[in-house]
Amino acid sequence: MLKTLVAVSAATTALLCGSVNAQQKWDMPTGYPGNNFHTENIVQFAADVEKATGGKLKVTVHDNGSLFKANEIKRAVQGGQADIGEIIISGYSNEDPMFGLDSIPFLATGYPEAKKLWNVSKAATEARLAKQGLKVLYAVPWPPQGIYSAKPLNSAADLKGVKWRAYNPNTSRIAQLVGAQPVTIQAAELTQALATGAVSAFMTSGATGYDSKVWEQVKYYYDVSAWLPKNLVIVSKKAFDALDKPMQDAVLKSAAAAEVRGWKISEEKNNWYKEQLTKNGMKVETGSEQLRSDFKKVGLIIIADWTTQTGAEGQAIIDAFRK
Ligand code: PCA
Repeated sequence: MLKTLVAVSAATTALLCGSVNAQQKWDMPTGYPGNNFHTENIVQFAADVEKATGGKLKVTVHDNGSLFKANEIKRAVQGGQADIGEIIISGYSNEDPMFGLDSIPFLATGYPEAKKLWNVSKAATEARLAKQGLKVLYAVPWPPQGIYSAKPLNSAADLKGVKWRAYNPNTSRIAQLVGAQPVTIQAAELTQALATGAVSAFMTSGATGYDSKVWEQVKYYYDVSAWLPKNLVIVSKKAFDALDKPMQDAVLKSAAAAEVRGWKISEEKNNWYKEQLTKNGMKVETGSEQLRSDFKKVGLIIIADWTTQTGAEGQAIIDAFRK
């Protein structure tokens, strides 16, 4: 009672003094389930923003494609249907090849390399998104990508004709190069696609294998650690610019903390996820020499294409990465 009175009178005073902005609300669609580490990190980010702005900015997280499907979120934030959202940047490499850099097989295969790759490509990525009215708040990698298959694989040839789930243009291209049939399916629909037999092989992290309980249909995981794709949290420049300076600073500070936290959790949970696959009856293996070298060849083709498409700018990024 007393608390309520105090709150009411504080609010009244603030209103009378004209010093209070109405609370602002941001809708934040994401593509992945609530218990996924990216989502948990985002929920913490939203709580940090609310706290740091003294409740003046409330970010409502809509996870697992519930507000917009994962592949619709970028367009929604660009178009102002959502203020802020989470996207997988490599999902958009058809718009601009720069967006596909982090999903080139066997370019950056561990956390330090993925970090270095982001450092050398961040400015180029941000500049492109800025032209689309989008500001990058932070980036967090998925754990390294391995190969899942319902049947055992000794070489890439075993994938001929297999229905292959893709989540971005590079994973479709991989299917093409090994003679599999690519089908684009968002993570939120993966469990169902496996249950109906729409796909039986794919590449993703231990995290998504665990989230989607793929062990019901899929028994093999080849832990080839081919790349670490990143999710980016983006905000519409319009929504961000509408905030006053202290609120902008609060958002940026919460984002910086989320980035550090996200990289750490992703790496820490990587082994745990793979243990869960084993516990649920999957065979987690490193993959035969042949399988690995077949996929490395695929990687070489994809990187050659990428450097052709991105020209001098792309080459400078690869050079900086390899230095
Ligand atoms: N999980 C997401 C993207 C990469 C990953 O590890 C997915 O499979 O859709």
